Amino acid sequence: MDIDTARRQLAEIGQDHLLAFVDDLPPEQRSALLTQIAAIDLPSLPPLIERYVKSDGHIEIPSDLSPATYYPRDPDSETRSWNAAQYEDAGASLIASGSVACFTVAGGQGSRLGYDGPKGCYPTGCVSGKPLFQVFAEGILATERAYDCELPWYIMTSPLNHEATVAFFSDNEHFGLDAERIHFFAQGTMPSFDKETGKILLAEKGKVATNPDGHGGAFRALVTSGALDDMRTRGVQHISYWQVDNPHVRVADPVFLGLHATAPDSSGEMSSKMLPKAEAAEKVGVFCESGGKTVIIEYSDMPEKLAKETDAKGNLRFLAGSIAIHAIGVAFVERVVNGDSLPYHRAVKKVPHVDLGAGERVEPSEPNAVKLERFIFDAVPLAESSIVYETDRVEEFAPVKNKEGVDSIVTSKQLQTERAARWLEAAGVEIPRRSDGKPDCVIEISPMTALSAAQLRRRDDLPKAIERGATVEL
Ligand code: UD2
Repeated sequence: MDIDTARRQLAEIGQDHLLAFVDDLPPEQRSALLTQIAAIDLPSLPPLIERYVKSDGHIEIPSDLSPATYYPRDPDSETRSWNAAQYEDAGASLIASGSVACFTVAGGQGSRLGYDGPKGCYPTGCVSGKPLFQVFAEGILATERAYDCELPWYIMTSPLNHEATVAFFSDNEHFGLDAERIHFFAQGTMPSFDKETGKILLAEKGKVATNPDGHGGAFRALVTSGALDDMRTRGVQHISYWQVDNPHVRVADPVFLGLHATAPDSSGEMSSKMLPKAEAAEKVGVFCESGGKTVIIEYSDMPEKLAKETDAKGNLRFLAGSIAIHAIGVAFVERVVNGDSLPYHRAVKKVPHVDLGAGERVEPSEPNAVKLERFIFDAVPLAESSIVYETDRVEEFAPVKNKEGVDSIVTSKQLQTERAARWLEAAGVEIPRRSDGKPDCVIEISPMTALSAAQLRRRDDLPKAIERGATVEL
């Protein structure tokens, strides 16, 4: 894009201040700025600014909202009985035949964790200190061995952490995986806007301030990066999706994939795992139904009154919390991208920028900017029929999100030990427990040792007991 075209197009949408300092820039910076501007879908911005920046982008909560139904974890449950073995077989066949790919979204900025690097590099193993990426890599390797199959892995980064992520894998020899089967791609970005004026901020005199476009950007990025074509070439039909922050995820769960692909009430387009919420205020999206479709209402949008509603037994009525684990059909990704219908969500944040008058950098002390993001789970109601499957908190959700408190490395490590203790006890190994029932030891089970309690039970090299106070890595 040449400078006159850029100036004209920007002026048409009231954003030509982005070129305020262009005459001061050395040629390379000037051309980098023009390239950056050319990559922005300028005509799409004015309505977005009106809706999400100048007003609060309020999300209308449907009036017919009811709790979503789900497949209970216990297949013999009174509420709904179903044939888990049948779905496990179906899912196992999909995995074994190479029809499944793994997909991790790892483009977030991880600012809450206060970690200065890609979150997947964060040391998480409660004994080994293994980084999250290694835990997933070992899960994939162990699954490939268990099913004698290939499980390609797609990792979505952002322009902010792409290079560091790729370098981390190559420095660690891809944790034993075949590098040819790992596909990294960066998600898209959106400009960051001044919260009062709707003007796009300049991060530097020659650089537009941008932010990753949310994990909902994954749909488009899968297509534009060529990842979706790569999946098709490999014969992949379904994607096992998870977030980078959860070391307890099952990278390819046969029961879940079987339900997603073959249950009569699933269109095989987008399915989800759920956990009963720990409390009304837990920070997870909530599975609901509206207009005959499954929808996920993010915790921040869920009216408090509804979130707190209880049934006759005193249980939360809107109980099903989303832990951001999905199965997604490859064909569905294309449908969503071509429809391009995911909404944006606004987040008001502090964004450092260049002051247009003095040209000096401003480090705001208060949130000054609006970032726009798309959420992957807004695609759920676009599926013809989407199923939800209940899982267990200790088994599958030990996220590392915050520096301390809930969902921190401390709680994640406790959950890792608790899960390991449960699996060992189920295999007949004695575990020392304190009076409050918590294990009085620290245990980490590598995915290479076992991917589930059932797999661990089949091993013949387990200790008889774990000593009180011991730190054990199996
Ligand atoms: C997410 C869900 C929440 C619940 C919870 C479970 C959202 C908005 N909310 O909350 O409902 O399911 O997870 O753990 O997702 N990411 C990208 N690119 C981006 C932004 C995020 O790849 O532009 C990734 C990020 O690296 C992380 C994941 O998405 O793996 C979650 O993002 P988050 O930390 O913003 O979401 P969180 O934990 O508040």
